Amino acid sequence: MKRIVLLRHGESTWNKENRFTGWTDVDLTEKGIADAHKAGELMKEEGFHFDKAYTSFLKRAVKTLNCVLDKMDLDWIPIEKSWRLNEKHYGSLQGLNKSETASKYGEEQVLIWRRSFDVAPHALEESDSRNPIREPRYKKVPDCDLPRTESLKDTIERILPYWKCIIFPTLTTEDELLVVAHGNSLRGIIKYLKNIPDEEIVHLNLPTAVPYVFEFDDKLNLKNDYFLGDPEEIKKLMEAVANQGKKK
Ligand code: DG2
Repeated sequence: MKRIVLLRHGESTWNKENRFTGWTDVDLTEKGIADAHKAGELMKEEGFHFDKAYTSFLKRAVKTLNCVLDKMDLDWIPIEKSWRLNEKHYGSLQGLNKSETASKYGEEQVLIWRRSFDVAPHALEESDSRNPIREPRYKKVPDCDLPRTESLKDTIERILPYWKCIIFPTLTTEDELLVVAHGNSLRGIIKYLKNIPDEEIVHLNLPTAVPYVFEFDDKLNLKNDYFLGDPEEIKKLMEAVANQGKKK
């Protein structure tokens, strides 16, 4: 059996402040670090032994991965980072408080921006200081590939080449892989892996720092998927993520 674990990073400072984050490079909170350590301990207890790990260009994911590997005594394994695993770009919503945005534009509209398949928030202006073309870390990415906003559909389109050509083929030679990324970039991967219809993906909310395990047979067919941890607790955490887009 082969396994890939998908892990959303631990709580970030903007998760705590309930702000749209997207490609903004915010840090983990103290709780986020502690939760990442707990996720590492849990995976160690459950007998995981990753051969390789993947993460985004954003520090909340990179630092979560480092905390996890530290707890698992796997600091030495190869790590590959890609901008393609970054969070969905939230366009001009980045920085705004999610509840306040719901009060201003309505909960229905915020749900569309957060969870619909093919609606993207308003794009950043070209001149916006947050335009990714201004950031040295993306200098090797062609301008036409760098988003100013994204729907989940757009996010999936830029992740899939990396998933199909880099991450998934590694399972032919390795047994266990870890991918630490973001709420929506992981929703995109999960939608693809489980073939979730466009209209159903709206209901999937991923909690921070809860490992989601995918098991494959030797022919790399998906056989099973499950979260690690207490199902009741995970359900509550998922509801809390959904509620972040509600008015106060
Ligand atoms: C959050 C997800 O991304 O937010 O960009 O605000 O996973 O990097 O914290 P993450 C963001 P929602 O789509 O759940 O509002």
